[in-house]
Amino acid sequence: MTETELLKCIGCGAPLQSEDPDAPGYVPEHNLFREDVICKRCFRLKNYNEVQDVGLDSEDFLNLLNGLADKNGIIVNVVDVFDFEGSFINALKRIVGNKKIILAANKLDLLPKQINKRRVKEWLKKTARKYGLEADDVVLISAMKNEGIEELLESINSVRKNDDVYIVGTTNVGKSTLINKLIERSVGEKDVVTTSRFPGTTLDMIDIPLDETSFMFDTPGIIQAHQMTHFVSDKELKTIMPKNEIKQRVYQLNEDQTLFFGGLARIDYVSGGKRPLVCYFSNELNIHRTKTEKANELWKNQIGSLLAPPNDPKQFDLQNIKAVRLETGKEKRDVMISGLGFITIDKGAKVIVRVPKNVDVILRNSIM
Ligand SMILES: Nc1nc2c(ncn2[C@@H]2O[C@H](COP(=O)(O)OP(=O)(O)OP(=O)(O)O)[C@@H](O)[C@H]2O)c(=O)[nH]1
Ligand SMILES: [Mg+2]
Repeated sequence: MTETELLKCIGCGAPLQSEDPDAPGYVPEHNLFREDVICKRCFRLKNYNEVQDVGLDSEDFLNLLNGLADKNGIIVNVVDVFDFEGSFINALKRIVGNKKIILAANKLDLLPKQINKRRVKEWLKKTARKYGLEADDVVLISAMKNEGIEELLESINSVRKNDDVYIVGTTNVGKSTLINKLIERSVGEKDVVTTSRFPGTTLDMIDIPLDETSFMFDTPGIIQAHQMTHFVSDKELKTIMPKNEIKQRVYQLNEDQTLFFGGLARIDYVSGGKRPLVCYFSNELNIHRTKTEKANELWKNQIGSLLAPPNDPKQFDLQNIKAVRLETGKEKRDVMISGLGFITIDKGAKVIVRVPKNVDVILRNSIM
């Protein structure tokens, strides 16, 4: 192995190379041996918010993580509280083996302040269990706003003893943002690792020393094909990914009325009498109300204009939509559209949610 093969980009973890400008880890030869060098892709991400596609796919990312099962250490599984089902990894147990797991539910700052944190935790635990994952601890955090980090650190330290820590999760949940906050806390240096709103930012493992003998590892995110984020362009992602606290939007609906969320999803209110549907979506996402009988026509004719995003109707296949029938039953429920948002509806209502076939629609006891 030559010396250059040992160097890694501190931003994304890719091994540095100066042969192929389009491959991961490229730096011009004269920069290769500079201290703390970052690759061309990280440089562009950090400075221009521009992403270069380096042709890795979900298989490549999974393969990188597959070695984890044989290593010693504990797992911090970062999930997105706003998109928990979407950011949950079914195969996590298989990937990480028999390790202790802390569930760090990130982006708490996005949920409205009125949420019931205890219920959020309960729901996280319950859902994790449903997927066969028994978490040793659940901590609610906001990596961006520096909330809950102290509690997470305490949890990590009590669970890990002297073991290494692997930060794993779906792409874009905020693993690298969290790592940066942890680095900042220990050595004071800011934004060491590259973060971005684009899925697939971190390309390889990045190790950060915890003490003389153990490390914390940032890992590339696992790509989930059913996440809504894969149905929109980079620009549109900006619209649907909430950036700050979601403001509730209340619509008084009569039966046989429909709400469109951009042109990406819709909810038809079927029965339960006149009532409010309380919507929690990115504040920038346009919500449009119409009569259900007109909704099909409207979707077909207005997708990309009145009903946007998607801004390019060709990117969205209206033939590939599924209809999910739901009843709230005896309790107040949240109808969750994975990766997009949720609608709180009181007991005794029937609705139909229509979304792209791959997108999950889930009913949970309301956290509001
Ligand atoms: N609102 C909010 N946004 C966050 C938080 N943490 C991270 N983000 C944003 O989420 C996006 C993804 O963050 P990253 O840290 O790059 O996510 P990652 O999990 O490392 O992503 P990959 O490397 O692609 O797997 C960025 O736009 C972050 O600013 C948070 O606590 N709250
Ligand atoms: Mg990352």
